[in-house]
Amino acid sequence: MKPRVFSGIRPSGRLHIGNYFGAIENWLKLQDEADCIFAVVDYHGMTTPYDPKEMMKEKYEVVLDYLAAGIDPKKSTLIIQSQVPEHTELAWILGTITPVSWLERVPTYKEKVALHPEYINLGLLSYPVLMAADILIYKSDIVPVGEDQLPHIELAREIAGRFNKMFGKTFPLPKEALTKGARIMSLDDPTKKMSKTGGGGILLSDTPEEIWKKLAPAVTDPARKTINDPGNPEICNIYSLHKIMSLPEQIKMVADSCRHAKFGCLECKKILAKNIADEFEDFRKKRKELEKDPERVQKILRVGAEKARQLASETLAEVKKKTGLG
Ligand code: AQP
Repeated sequence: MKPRVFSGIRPSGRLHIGNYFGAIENWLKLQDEADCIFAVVDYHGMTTPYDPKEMMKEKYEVVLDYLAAGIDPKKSTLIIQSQVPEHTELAWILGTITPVSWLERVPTYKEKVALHPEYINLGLLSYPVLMAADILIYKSDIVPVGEDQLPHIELAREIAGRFNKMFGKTFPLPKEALTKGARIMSLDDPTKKMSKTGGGGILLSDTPEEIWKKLAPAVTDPARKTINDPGNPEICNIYSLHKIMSLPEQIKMVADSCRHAKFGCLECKKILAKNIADEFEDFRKKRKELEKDPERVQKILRVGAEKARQLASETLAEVKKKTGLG
């Protein structure tokens, strides 16, 4: 049997290169060797401030991004989380065996509380329980995510382990799959991760002009004040992106040119901008095509929800039986 894979992204905006190199790159690899379910996790999107009208639009945008990036509905199942209600039903059951202290220590909870002190809600605290349910409802073995999600995967494992101990072996203990670009930093503030809501990101759908507009003012080595100062590529966010996006000889050349002040940061960024624009040229074309065919996209989601509900209802029936509900 093929391993089962689950992963999802919040519909909080179009996808950026952090989402791509942190998660989607692995989704594309895994869809050839595993049984994959990829979701737009709209219930998770409700835990931070959002606009309902925007959310409707964003869900669709994220699905377009998935498809244009190469997620193939013939190989993978694509769903909108709220169209498979078994996720939330299982989340309630898992919530009853999850100590609150496990949730309070989750770093992303603390970060979101600091970011939106006016929006601290139960959903935000129990986010990792719903994420555990998203993963476990399909008995997933592998969860391809960016590095920031590791504490959530660890919790999903702990919750699965606790359930198995209390009610008998039911769930595999899911493992994360990380890419080499597991954490891409913000262009505006390289101490923070690139994010949909926090900004500092290049979108997969950005045109070459838009990419350049964002890259030109991006933060580099702060100690390098003029073109004649030698820079330190190891502390430069642009160099980190070169390491992911550029050819080995280009990476060597930009590092050398920076260290020996052979060129300025703008020249270095121009090479990167071109590489990003080229990498996502097909994406942009494919996305434009998909935008013209909303019915096709709706059909993919309908078929995905049906298939996912079939699998999810089997797990839920088993769980209900074991926990005295069935
Ligand atoms: N900067 C990043 N570098 C590497 N991976 C990243 N991911 C997100 N940002 C980076 C990975 O993308 C997947 C989707 O994440 P999400 O939308 O569910 O939540 P997020 O991690 O909070 O993503 P954003 O873009 O930062 O959204 P907002 O602004 O809404 O919070 C995950 O696998 C994540 O690791």
